[in-house]
Amino acid sequence: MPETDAAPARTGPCFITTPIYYVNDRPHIGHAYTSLAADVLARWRRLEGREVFFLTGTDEHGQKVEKAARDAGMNPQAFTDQVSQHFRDLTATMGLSNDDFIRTTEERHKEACTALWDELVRRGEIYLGHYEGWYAVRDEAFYGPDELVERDGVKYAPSGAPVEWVREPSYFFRLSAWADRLLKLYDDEPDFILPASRRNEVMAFVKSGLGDLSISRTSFSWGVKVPGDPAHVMYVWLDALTNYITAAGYPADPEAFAKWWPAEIHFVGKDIVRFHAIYWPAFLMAAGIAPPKRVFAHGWWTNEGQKISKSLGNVIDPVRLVEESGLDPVRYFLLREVPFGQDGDFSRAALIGRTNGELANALGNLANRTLSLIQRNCEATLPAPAARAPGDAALGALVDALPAVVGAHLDRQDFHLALEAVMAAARDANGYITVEAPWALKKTDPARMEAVLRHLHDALRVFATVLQPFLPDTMEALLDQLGVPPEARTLAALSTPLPGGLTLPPPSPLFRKIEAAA
Ligand code: ME8
Repeated sequence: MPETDAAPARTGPCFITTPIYYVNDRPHIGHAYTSLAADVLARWRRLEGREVFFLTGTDEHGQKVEKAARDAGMNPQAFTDQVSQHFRDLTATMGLSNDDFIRTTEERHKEACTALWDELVRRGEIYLGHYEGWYAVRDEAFYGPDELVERDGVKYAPSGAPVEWVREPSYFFRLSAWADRLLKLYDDEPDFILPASRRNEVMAFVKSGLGDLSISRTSFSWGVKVPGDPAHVMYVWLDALTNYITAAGYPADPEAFAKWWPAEIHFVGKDIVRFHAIYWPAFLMAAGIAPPKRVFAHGWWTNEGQKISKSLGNVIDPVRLVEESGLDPVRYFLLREVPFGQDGDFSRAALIGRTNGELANALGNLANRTLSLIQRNCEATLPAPAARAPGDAALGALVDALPAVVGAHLDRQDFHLALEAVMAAARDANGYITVEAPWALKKTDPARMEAVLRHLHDALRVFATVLQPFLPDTMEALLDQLGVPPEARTLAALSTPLPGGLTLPPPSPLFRKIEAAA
């Protein structure tokens, strides 16, 4: 089981965030993925009894969004109102349990940006200069000439986005002065950036030298105005990153801010690790605010082996996917299939394989066999808690250890390992039922039959409890079928056995198998 010093304390509030998504386009599977990971951790923390603030939202300023609005023939505010709604709808589609949804066009956010800017000015961290260099609107990022490649007379950033030459007056943030303190942060907090491969990449970038960062633009106006100099709007990344502290209460509600900040974790994709792991902690430290505790940069999804892109026409729409396959199988598949942090390929065959093999067969059948036997052979009544015979010990030990094993994996965002651990235990439970054959014991040893079914019921209760964050709807159904009252569905409640004699409702299948041709 992974153990680290950085494992979060078991008590206290936790603040968990997703990126705020650009409203230049509709949500796709990549957005759903990041938000889902954050949702599972938020739900797990609640299950631990922690107070949780789970935030998502939309990034609505900047040149890219302004351009998308213009292309749609709309004014930017009307356009962002419309597209932001699609991201709000995504929270329902994916079953997200977010506590807030922030939009950067909200007044509270403009106040926070202004307060942060004023604080940076007060501390001498901002100066007025002139920017001249390359800018990629698609990434909303500045690039040095040595980072670019040229094809057919057009220069491209490493992300593949075309760049344009920008020359305008600009405010700068003294980023160059923060390199040593950033490196110290990465050294002092080895899990500040996960996974380790991303940490190495960020450290190498910082060690190669940091220039000062242009943090305002004058050639367009769709942004938060710089205090005292309204010809400038703030650089969209300074604006966007600030969302995390806006929502936590900065500067309007110092009590809330002290409660929620620093964030336990910012979930991001690997494309935006530089902004979160370099610029963001530098802005914060420069303003006298603690950096977040962790930035986790996950990998990139491809579709059946191909890069996902609008021009290839292979964008995966989460709404359609959930309609076709069901919400919980999609949630399960996305976090089970690919180690979090690595790139992964979306394949329909793999989704079907996981759903049918693991959810329907290993877990669903175990529940159905156990609960049907209790219905038929125990008059639908839960047998009393039973002592463990030698044959029950191995499964019992595995089940007892499972919540801590899952928790340790989730503390490091190893979602696939957490799920693998539950599935391994479910497979063991299937082996146990086959060996013990409780259906054959009714006539020969009814007391043993009851004990075996009770041990299986106890195991299922643990599986269902720890899987709630991943499979909220189906595990709610399973806990109903197991007769676990709503208040007894936390991790702490697992130490209190359910009383024998409960009447259990007739079981019904939890998962339907997906047909390959569907
Ligand atoms: O970058 N695979 O917003 P964005 C996995 N507004 N994840 C993917 C993905 C894919 N193929 N495509 C997108 C922005 N993502 C800024 C963020 S935060 C202060 C500002 C996910 O709409 C992944 O999380 O371009 C990535 O980082 C994010 O969507 C980018 O969303």
